[in-house]
Amino acid sequence: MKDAIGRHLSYSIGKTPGAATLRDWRMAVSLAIRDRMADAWFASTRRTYEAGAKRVYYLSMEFLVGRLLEDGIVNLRLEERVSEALAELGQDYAEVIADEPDAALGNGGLGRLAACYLESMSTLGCPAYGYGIRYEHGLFRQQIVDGRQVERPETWLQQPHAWEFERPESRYEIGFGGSVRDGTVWTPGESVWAEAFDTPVAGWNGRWVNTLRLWSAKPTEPFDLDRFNRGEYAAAAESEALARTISRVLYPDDTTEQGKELRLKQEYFFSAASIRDILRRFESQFSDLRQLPEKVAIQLNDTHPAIAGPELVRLLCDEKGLDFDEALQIAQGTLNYTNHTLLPEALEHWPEGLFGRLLPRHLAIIDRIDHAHAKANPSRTSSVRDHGQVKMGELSFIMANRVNGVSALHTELMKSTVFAELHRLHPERIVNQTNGVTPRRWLLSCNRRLSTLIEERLGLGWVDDLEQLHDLEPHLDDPAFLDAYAAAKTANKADLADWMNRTQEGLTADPAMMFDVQIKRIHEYKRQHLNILETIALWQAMRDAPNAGWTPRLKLFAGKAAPGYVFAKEIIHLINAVAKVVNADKITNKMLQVAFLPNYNVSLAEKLIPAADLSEQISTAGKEASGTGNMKFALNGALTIGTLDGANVEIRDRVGAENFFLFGMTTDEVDQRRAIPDHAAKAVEADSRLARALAAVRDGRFSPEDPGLFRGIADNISGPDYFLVASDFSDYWRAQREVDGAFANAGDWTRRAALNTARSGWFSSDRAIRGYLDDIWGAETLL
Ligand code: DL6
Repeated sequence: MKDAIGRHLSYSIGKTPGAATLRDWRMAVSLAIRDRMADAWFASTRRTYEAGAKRVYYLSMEFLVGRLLEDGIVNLRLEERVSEALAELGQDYAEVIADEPDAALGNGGLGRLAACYLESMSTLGCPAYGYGIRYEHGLFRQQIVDGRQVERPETWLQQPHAWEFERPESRYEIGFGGSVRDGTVWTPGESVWAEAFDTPVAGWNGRWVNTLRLWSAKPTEPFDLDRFNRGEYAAAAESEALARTISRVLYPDDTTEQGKELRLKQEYFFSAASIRDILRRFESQFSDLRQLPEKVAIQLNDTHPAIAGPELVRLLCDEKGLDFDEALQIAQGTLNYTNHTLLPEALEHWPEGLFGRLLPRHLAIIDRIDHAHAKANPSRTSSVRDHGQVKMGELSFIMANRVNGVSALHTELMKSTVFAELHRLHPERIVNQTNGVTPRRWLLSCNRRLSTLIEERLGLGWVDDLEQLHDLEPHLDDPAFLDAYAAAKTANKADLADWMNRTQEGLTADPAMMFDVQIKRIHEYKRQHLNILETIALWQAMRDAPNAGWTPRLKLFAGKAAPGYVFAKEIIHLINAVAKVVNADKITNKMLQVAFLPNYNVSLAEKLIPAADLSEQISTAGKEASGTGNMKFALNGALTIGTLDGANVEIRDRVGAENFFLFGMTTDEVDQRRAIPDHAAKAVEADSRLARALAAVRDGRFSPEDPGLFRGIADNISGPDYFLVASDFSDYWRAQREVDGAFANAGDWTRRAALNTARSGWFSSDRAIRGYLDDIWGAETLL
């Protein structure tokens, strides 16, 4: 290992040890690890060809992979060798790992799920490719300036990316716009190349390695030297600029027309390139396109790649000469669709004008698909085109062999709400696959203390068979085990507290406090404002009776708000404003501290989750499709305070109701409550704590220099309150006091935390992928 690192430092990076920077060392180690994936990578491809096996293609606009070096080292079981080698070379292992920028090619749950699933597919030996976009700028970097979120560009590709291989020979010309002649001959008005960059994804033990193939946009027209020589510098680089724009940023602001167009271009760009690549690979091995559903399963990760359906039909008809009905049948047998949200504002639809301008041939194909479907299902009343919009959920459903939800509750809601009619017509099509998380990253590697303890008791079999964690239960009768479990948590908390106290102004985190953590995108349905309101009420109660024996708490928040989501940004501002006042209060600040940690990303989650005592999963019932953070917390021994929403329901069933703090309305009660006029005002009237906390927000207690600053938040909660913060407040307060009481009994708390770990094995992404293999893809693993 030492030689391999040294060789890469000299011959790949071109530095001597004396001149090498931390980044140089990190690059050299990464290349040495990547080398060790190569043979298994080639072997995995060879075996797939030899077996004539079905391949799975996971199409996703987002792959939130985070850092890759530690993942690679852990999965190849090379930790000791790498850390020894680095020590001999005078380098610190932890520093080298921490030097890697997060690959933030995703917004949140959907993108992180895609990353966990790729890793699990490799662990199980399922022949698979992930297909996505190689964004030059991932999710923005969040800074907090005067309590407010400020977005800065993320620049992970400003330095070389150690993990990828550029494949200039794997490129496809992707067209947009133009016209259609004779009904089928599409001549695009402009085009770009989609060029492939491959990253190997190694599974546990490095036995199988799949590929994440990300597309980068390149110009089809060379740089125009004549124009340049005439002094028209910008015009000379026009085609280059157009191309670069397509893969430049993750999620362009799509509130403008141009933003919408760019987003649709991105979706078509990567879907079209992926479909062509899939067909090319298929045809290199098989000759009959009717075999496609037998040899290929394509998973559409939400509707973002939905255009892949019409594109496949187009290629089969217009380029391969199949008739439309046959092409449609083949496409429908090959494609599957995962729905990740039922929030109306997140269900994709495109204005017909824009769609037809950019993809004229596809719009005609969509109409044909829709007519064919209506003809076969005469009782259908809805259609893909509706009120001048093209509805991508509807299209994805019609084009899919299987459609899945991401938790049991969400799947049932899909059937009864957004997809009710299509479900009636195709009752076999919707299936559930509750999400999962990879135990390699989310326990073994992020929580060394706990995973070492588990290894001492159970060995390492649980790492790829997470249900083995059940075997911890008998150890819970051993006081030495519980002491060690508690010691691991305390040490994780101490590390986090040290780091926070060094980096967060005004914060005094003490590991003896309960670490109460809410980390996720900032959104009204996730209800960070319910949490901060309860924080305010708690602070007021503590000030009223400072000696009432309060359980000391540190309330931790982190998460990014979409740049255009004003209310979410106000919530961030309020949390920071409350933190400033509360942390400075000498009466209460030994009992209550509040922090908003900036720039939430995968690496920060890896720091926070192992140190959490309490996991906040408090969305309005019916709104969180699943959640995956909730699973990571439970696995790492945090108890959940939560509503009956998404996968919380299944977590509670598995860890035991007595080890979960339930509060709030159910989905049915939510609907009933909304129907009550002035429901929020009534809730405020009925709860004096809530009224007092809201008054403090409204009257400028946290914004003395601008008293009206947070009035909008208070007015929303006591007025329309669509997400029922006010109506759930009293029960949330009750559950939080139950948490206080439980935490005060340290021994019992540890036991309940350990039960959460022992009973969370089902939430492994390996289990989820097995479910997809059996119920959706009909594919085999080759290990
Ligand atoms: O399925 C992954 C993840 C769920 O765990 C979250 O509950 C859900 O909110 C998230 N959905 C999205 C929405 N995306 N779109 N469109 O990210 O998916």
